[in-house]
Amino acid sequence: MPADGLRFPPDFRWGTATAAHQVEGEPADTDWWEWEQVPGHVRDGTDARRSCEWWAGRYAQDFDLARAMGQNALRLSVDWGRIEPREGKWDPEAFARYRQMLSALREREIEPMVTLFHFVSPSWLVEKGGWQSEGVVRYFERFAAKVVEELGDWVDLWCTINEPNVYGAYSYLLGFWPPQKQDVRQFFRVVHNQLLAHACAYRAIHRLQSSARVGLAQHLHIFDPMRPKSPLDRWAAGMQDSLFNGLVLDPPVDGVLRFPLSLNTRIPELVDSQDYIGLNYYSRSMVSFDITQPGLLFGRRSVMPGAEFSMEGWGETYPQGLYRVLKRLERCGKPIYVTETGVPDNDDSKRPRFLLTHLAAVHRALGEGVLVKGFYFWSLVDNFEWADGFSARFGLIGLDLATGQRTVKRSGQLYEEISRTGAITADMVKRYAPEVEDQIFSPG
Ligand code: IFM
Repeated sequence: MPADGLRFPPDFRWGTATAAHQVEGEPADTDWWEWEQVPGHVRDGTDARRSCEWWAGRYAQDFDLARAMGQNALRLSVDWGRIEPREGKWDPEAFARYRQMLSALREREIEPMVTLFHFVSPSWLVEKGGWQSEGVVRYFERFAAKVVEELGDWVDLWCTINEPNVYGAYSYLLGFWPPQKQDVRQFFRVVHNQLLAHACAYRAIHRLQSSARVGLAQHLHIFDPMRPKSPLDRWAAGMQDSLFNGLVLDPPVDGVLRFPLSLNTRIPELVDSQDYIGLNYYSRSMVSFDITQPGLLFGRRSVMPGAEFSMEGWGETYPQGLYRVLKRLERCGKPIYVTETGVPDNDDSKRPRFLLTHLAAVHRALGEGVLVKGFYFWSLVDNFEWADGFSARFGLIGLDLATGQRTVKRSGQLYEEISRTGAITADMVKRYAPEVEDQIFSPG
């Protein structure tokens, strides 16, 4: 073990990640707000009406806590439905409110990264066909340009779209989220449109702001063959990987969208359309070949026997996967931000070791020359976790939904120690998660 533990670069960004609909409260007129009010859609019957009350001003308290915890970066998103409540009509008050939030961050020396689309669409856009429609690309490009004109004095680190593959899969392939479609062609169309919209926004932002750094947040998942020696399991795992990861990972580099059966689409605007790579990483699945699953490319996903889980129904905790995906991204030759990683852990019993093991994975990649510039933990405060409502808590700070009271969790205290010192020390590991000492200091 190095004498001073695992030390991170002095200019490393220590942050947390959030999204507008999940933290703001007082939701705008959007697809999610409409959908979540239907009984049965959200697991615990909650909705985003109040959440962390950022729209009502409580962002200031959370930013104070973030600052007190030594964070120097925060990823947040703007809500398209607030800013453009009707097609082509901008709301100056919404911009004013976002300006207040962003200047509150700057006052606290916290650098904002602003995401432009994080799963939630204005209702007028949905009426026009949403992300399946051809028009969406121009609407998004116009929206992105307007946001940069209005907020560009406070922000130059932009994330166009959050997790196009997750949005496409959950909303158009698996039918979990609005508009609850289960149609593989619509899935491909939506992913195509999101990537094209990203590329057009990328170019528009650069036309408007010379200092802009623009990327998107890619959700990468590990797919390993259940029986590593089985060629069929290996093939099936590879197919899952290309369908979920490959579909979004390569296009902003070489401009080619690779659909199954070699039905490729070339999108010239996409070539070299990211200044950094945003990586969201959470978990892995084991894949077995299953002849009865042609719709899922013959891959049955399950979990590694004996693996660690945070909560029932959520994926395996697999820190080595973060190291593996970082190594995979190295070949893109761009700086990388871990734009999200985190764990649903309602009693905060596992989050401290999750933080330590995942940061150790980042440190290992850094030690091998991977250009990781920052780490945004999901999330700052417990918030509205989509169809799981408040039944899955991801925050470093606990939220009492009834009173709005905040309490920094043990994991939050640990993150503070790490962010302030820029290191993971042996003493921290001993105090917070001695059971992972070997994993942290002798990885492999
Ligand atoms: O809460 C989500 C976030 O909106 C997108 N990435 C995964 C998080 C945890 O599920």
